Amino acid sequence: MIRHNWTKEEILDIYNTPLLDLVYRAASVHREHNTYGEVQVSSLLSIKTGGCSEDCSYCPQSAKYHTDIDIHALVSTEEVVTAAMKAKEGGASRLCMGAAWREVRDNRDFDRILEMVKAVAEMDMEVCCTLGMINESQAKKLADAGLYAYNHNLDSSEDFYKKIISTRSYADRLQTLGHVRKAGLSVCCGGIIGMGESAEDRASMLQVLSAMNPHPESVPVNALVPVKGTPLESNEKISTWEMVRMIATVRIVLPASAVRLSAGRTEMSTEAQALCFMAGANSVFAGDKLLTTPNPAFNEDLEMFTVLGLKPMQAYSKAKKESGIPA
Ligand code: SAM
Ligand code: DTB
Ligand code: SF4
Repeated sequence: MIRHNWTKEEILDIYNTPLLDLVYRAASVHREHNTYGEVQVSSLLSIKTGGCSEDCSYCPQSAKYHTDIDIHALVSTEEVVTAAMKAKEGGASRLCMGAAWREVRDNRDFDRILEMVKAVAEMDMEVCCTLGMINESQAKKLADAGLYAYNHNLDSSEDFYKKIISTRSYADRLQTLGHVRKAGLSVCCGGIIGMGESAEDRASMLQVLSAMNPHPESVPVNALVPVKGTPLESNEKISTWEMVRMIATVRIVLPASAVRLSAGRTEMSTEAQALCFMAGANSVFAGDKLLTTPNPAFNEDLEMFTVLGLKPMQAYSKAKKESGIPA
């Protein structure tokens, strides 16, 4: 039932299925593989903002572009713990800490991050980091500190990747993902739609994700947030239908992964999001800020969950997992 040999053509055919058939099929796959009605809620915190040496065309945090963001060095562990408490109160089971780095270096900042990971893990929350490229020993140190998941996106197809980023390669991305998997961490890997890529590019990225064995445990689907000052500032907003198609296709190809309706939700109506949940989305980023751009506040999402009959998932902590006690 879980396949690792999907072809790009098969995936593209699914993507192009008449919309309601596609949603029906994805919804059926979702109910077969997952606890329908539960939504995994993650909260994001930018622990180091801006000044990044990479040139990702979509990103407001690249030092190459002039954007209006609040640049800051690594925050304190106290700030992280406060944010984690707020996230937990808001119904989040996971805190994801993001840093605008090309890669992690073995220095005092990394030691402080290990301390932050320990502190949040002790709060019985799942901890996720997205810090750019990491090597094998850094992945192991993060795992030992209690990290639950590592986010590292492929963003698009290998071909399209070259058009949006010149400072690193797709192979670099895959290498870090290998280190994350080898360290026993949960893999969070997805992409962005609305950068000017084709449906073929989207299918191609999903082919790469589906060939991974095991599949990534979470797959964020971001709609591009066009930020003034970045090369993609004038890109047109992605249509609801394309978002729904993408979510449904991810659900069918990666049946048991958490599919996260990620950036772009402030531009989506509750009705549009409802279709995405119907089509198999079962995770969101919650809290009024993503990394540098706005996101619906916790209470807005809780209201939406009530309307749709969804409920936030409890943290599935390692201790509970190991002891076999359901979370
Ligand atoms: N620097 C690290 C890296 O690139 O892996 C971690 C942080 S980076 C901001 C995390 C992810 O955010 C990117 O891989 C990209 O998928 C997403 N992202 C960044 N800017 C975005 C935007 N304007 N719209 C949608 N997604 C975006
Ligand atoms: C992911 O796939 N999306 C999140 C998280 N992983 C780190 C980031 C979205 C960033 C959107 C633009 C911003 O707020 O800076
Ligand atoms: Fe840097 Fe990550 Fe933004 Fe790329 S996406 S510019 S690596 S912070």
